[in-house]
Amino acid sequence: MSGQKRIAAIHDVSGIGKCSLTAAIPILSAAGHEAAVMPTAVLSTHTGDITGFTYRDLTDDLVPFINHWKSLGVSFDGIYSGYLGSERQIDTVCKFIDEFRNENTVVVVDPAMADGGRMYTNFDLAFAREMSVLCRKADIIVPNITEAVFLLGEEYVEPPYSKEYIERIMKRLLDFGPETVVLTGVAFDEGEIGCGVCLENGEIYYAFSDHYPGTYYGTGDIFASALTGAYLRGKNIFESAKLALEFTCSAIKRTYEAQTDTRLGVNFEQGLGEYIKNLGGF
Ligand code: PXL
Repeated sequence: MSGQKRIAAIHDVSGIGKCSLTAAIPILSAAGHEAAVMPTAVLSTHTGDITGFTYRDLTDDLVPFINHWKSLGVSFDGIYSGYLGSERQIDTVCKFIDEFRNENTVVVVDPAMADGGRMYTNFDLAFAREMSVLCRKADIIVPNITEAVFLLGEEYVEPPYSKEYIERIMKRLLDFGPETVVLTGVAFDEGEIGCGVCLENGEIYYAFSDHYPGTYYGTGDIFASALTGAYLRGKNIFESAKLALEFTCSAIKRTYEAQTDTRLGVNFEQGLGEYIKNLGGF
C-alpha cells in the first residue's frame, strides 16, 4: 500500500451503541487510514430507543479545532461527516470543507438524521433543509431511504420499492450536486436489503444481502465508514458499496444470531478481519 490517507471524521462520540466515531475510527483504521477526529458532541449512548442519555455539545470547540489544524498545515484526503447535533454544526462542517478541501479531497456526507420513516430525537424538517445544503458540498452522499425522502421533501413510503421509485429518488438527490449517491435501505423484495449507487453519468449499480428482522442501530454509520474506507483505499464506488454492504450485513447476521440487545449496536468487530482481507490486506 502506498502512502497513508488521512480522513477527517466529523461525528459525535456515543459511549455505548457502536455508532458514529466508535464505528468510524476502528473501520477507517482497519482500512489502513489515519482517522483524524473532530467530535461534535459526547453522549453516554446514541439517542435511538434509549432514554436518559447525557449530551455534551462541543459546537463551540469546532471552529478552534479548524483553526488549530489550519495552523499545523495538515491536509485531508477525505472529509467524512455523519451525525451532527444542530444547524450550527452543519454550518461549521460546511466551513471545514471550504477550509480544507483541495482538488484531491473526497468529501463523504452521511446525512444521519432519520430512519424507519421518522426523524431521530431532536431533529425536524428545518434540520433536514440545512442538511441538504451540506449534501450540496459532498462528492458522495450516503442517505438511507428515510433521509433521502426528508431531504427531498417527500413522504416516506414503506419497502419493498419499485426500481423506478428508487432510481427517481437517486436522480433527484444527484440534482443537489454530489457526483455520487449511495442509497441504503433499498429492497425490491421482502427478504432482501441492499443499496443503490447512482453516478452523474446515469450509471446505476445495486448490491443486496439477506434481510434480518429487527432494528439495528449504528448500521448506517458502519456502512458509510466501510464505504469511505474502501473508496479511499482505491476501490471503485461499486466495489466499495458491495464491500460495505457485506461488512454491515455480516455484523447484523452475527448480532441476530447472538440475540443481543440491538440498541447497544451490532458486532462489526469480528468482521474487521474479513474486511481487511477483502481490501487486499494492509
Ligand atoms: O447512528 C446514528 C447516530 C449517531 N449518533 C447519535 C445518534 C444516532 C442515531 O440515533 O443518536 C447520537
